[in-house]
Amino acid sequence: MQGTIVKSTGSWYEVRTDSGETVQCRLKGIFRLDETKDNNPIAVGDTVTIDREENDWMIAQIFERKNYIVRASPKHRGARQILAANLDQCLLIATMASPRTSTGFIDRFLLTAEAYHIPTLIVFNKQDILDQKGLKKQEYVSEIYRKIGYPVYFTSTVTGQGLEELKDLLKDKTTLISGHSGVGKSTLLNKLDPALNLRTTNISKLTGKGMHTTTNAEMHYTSFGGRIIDTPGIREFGLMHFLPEEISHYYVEMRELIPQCKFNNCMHDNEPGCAVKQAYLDGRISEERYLNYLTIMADYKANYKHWEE
Ligand SMILES: Nc1nc2c(ncn2[C@@H]2O[C@H](COP(=O)(O)OP(=O)(O)OP(=O)(O)O)[C@@H](O)[C@H]2O)c(=O)[nH]1
Ligand SMILES: [Mg+2]
Ligand SMILES: [Zn+2]
Repeated sequence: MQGTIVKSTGSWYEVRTDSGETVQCRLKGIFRLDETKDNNPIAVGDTVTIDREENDWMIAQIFERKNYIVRASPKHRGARQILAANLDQCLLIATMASPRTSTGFIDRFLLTAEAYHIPTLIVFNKQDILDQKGLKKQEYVSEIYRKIGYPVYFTSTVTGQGLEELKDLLKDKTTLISGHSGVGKSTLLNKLDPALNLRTTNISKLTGKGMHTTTNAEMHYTSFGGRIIDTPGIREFGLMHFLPEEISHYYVEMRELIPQCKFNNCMHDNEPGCAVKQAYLDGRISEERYLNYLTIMADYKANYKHWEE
């Protein structure tokens, strides 16, 4: 029988069969010997076949992935965790306040999604709590992303702003929902499809941050058509298994300029004849994006040797 992994707890996997039933499955030992650095051999969104063995359903075969997206494993340094597989798109939920999403975080996410060839939409949620100053800042930040081709939308689960439009964007697609804890991922999904009944929590009064209410990625089949994957709030995205000089290739507005740099291993920092830095100096690449790039590079260079071990 064939199905899709909708939830994984580490030892058990929930599989939705093609006939629409949900069954609990275990994994055959053979997969655990996999030599990859992934600490989860099977991820939400994987297509599998399952067999009945005595009293248990066992995952017998996993089909090749169309794509997947990873993060650095929060538990094992140097390991990556496949967050989800076989996606049509990612929806990055950001908020200007409560909690504040930095452009650095957005850039890391976009970079990761580009590296894995998954289109991303950006949604700024909690429109209802923004004052004039917040709205202005949001306009400025959204323009940075619109200019380089990312679609940006605005929502509020309190006023209902943007929710119908969002539903249309998700219809008949498989979408990974991501963003910091507390931005309202689960609340938004509940508004779009109340039958989902996902758990949500107020953000902490003490820290202004989310409480990490959602703890495992889980795929849901929505009543309006399409599948969504609610994920735990992410603090950091880990780009892995790329060379430092490859990073800029996943910065969409840098990509086309790279061939014009004087050195073909240019890191676009202080090298002479750098077309990317020139574009930044001329105002063709946004200051935020460029400075975030330098920070991401510095972090990356400090860590990637470790991953190679
Ligand atoms: N004012 C306002 N609050 C919102 C909005 N959307 C969500 N919230 C609130 O934000 C808090 C966090 O919402 P959740 O849906 O649990 O956030 P999450 O992104 O799923 O968080 P994790 O599961 O921890 O990753 C809750 O108190 C929601 O009621 C919004 O549009 N406006
Ligand atoms: Mg949640
Ligand atoms: Zn350069």
